[in-house]
Amino acid sequence: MYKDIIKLVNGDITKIPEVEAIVNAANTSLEMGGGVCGAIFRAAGSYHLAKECKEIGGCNTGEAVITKGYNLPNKYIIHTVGPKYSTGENGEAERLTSAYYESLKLAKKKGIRKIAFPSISTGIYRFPIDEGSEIALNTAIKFLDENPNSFDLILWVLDEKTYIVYKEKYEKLIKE
Ligand code: AR6
Repeated sequence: MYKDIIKLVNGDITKIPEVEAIVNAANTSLEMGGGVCGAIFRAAGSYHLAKECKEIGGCNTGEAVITKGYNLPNKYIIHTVGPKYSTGENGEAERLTSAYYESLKLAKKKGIRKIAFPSISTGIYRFPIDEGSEIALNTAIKFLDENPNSFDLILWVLDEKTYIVYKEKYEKLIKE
């Protein structure tokens, strides 16, 4: 049902001009970190992006905020904070679900119809990729079920190893 909206690609999220917004796997202080966050800050221009992030002041885990895209080929960056994984019994799954859901909610509010996500929390924050990929795709399905016609494209831009795991889930979860 959503195969024409939810898509996966192996690549670099800073090089996706066809979407209006990309999502950053941020930290609660909205500072330039490593991983995809570092790549986004570098590509956007870290001086201006850091300045706007500082003005916003921070973002709680499971929430999302929006900034301009600066030198990126995208108008906006949505910054969301996924959970740091510890035992799996500290609400990690709920907070990861919330990070994706709140990002989509904010994008819809801004009139954004094409958005690209990285795999939130499954890098430095060590969320298990198997469960993390399932949460990512299921949250997009849930959002589209609840908000029909809200997006034209919800794209996951993934490194090669992550892409393989997502692809397997995708075939199971996303119907024609
Ligand atoms: N394009 C797409 N995906 C990428 C890129 C890229 N250019 N670079 C890395 N990834 P991570 P987290 C993948 O660690 O686990 C930062 O310091 C990466 O291979 O970036 O949510 C923040 O400031 C992995 O699959 O995010 C936070 O402090 C995925 O992006 C913390 O790390 C997410 O990995 C957030 O950790």
